[in-house]
Amino acid sequence: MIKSAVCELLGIEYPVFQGGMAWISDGKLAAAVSNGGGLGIIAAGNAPGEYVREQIRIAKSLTDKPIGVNIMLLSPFADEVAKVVIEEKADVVTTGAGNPSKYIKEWLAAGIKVIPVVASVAMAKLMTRLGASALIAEGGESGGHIGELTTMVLVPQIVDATALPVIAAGGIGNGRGVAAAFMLGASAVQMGTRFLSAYECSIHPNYKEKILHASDLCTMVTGKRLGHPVRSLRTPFARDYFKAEYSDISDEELEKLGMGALKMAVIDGDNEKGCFLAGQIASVVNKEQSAADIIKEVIEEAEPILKKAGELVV
Ligand code: TUI
Repeated sequence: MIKSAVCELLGIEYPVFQGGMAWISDGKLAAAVSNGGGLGIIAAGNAPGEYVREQIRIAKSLTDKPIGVNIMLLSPFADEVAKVVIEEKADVVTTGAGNPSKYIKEWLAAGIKVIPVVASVAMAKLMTRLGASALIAEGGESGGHIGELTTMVLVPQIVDATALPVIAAGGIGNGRGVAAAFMLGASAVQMGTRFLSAYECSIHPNYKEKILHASDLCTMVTGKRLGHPVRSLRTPFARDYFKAEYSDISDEELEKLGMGALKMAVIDGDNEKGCFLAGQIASVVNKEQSAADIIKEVIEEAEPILKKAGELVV
């Protein structure tokens, strides 16, 4: 058993969050994770408020445990999703890809636990001052939109900069990663890529197959030219996009190239035109399991590692 401040704060059994992955983390996956004792998180991504409302209702019909919603702050629908989470009584809101300052007061007043993703110490300090409930420190090993720093470097600095519990994310996919996160001072972990192999994760079979066969050097980062670096699997789309970034095409044309690519990966499993977001830890994901078994397995792997760590000190 690993108990931490985050379990107490949220009333969950295991200190494991499932990351909010756009187009992927729906009410069904989130409910499976929460029923497995972790925190399931619905991703709003670029979807309208009504989609998020529907997914919260689906999750709540499948579990009585706490459910989170991740709001992607670059979304044109961020303002309406910010209202929906209050109306539908989400237990937890996590935010990503920006600064959620203007929403925090209202969410806290509604009794929602607010847990922003921070990618810098300055952001961690600001969120602490504004009353956040905890912080997610996400390093650049993660899939999707990433910050500059690695998990190894970011987590201990965030832990030292705040009195709030810190959830480590980015590059964590098994018990070793979970144990390491605790050693860095984290009170919980968030995993995204590992949950792509869950039975309850409804991505296209081509996506799952790619994750199950991924190797250590299988991801790359694109999007730096437009200021939104994104980690994905090294596929024909990612290579073409990368080349285009260093060509003389306009920013508008480049932006068009990326449109719809996430959906083409998740829904259509399009091996050529899809953008398959994944973290660097994809290479350790090699079997399909239920979400509950994933949580149990990583915790059971971490326990003896953490116990043995004490023996190093003589
Ligand atoms: O947000 C993510 N991962 C994502 S979002 C996404 S969809 C997307 N759509 C268009 C462009 C880019 C992405 C796919 N994956 N992770 C959380 C995260 N947040 N990583 C980094 C940050 C972050 C970055 C800057 C958080 C705060 C921040 O603050 C900047 C500021 O305004 O001070």
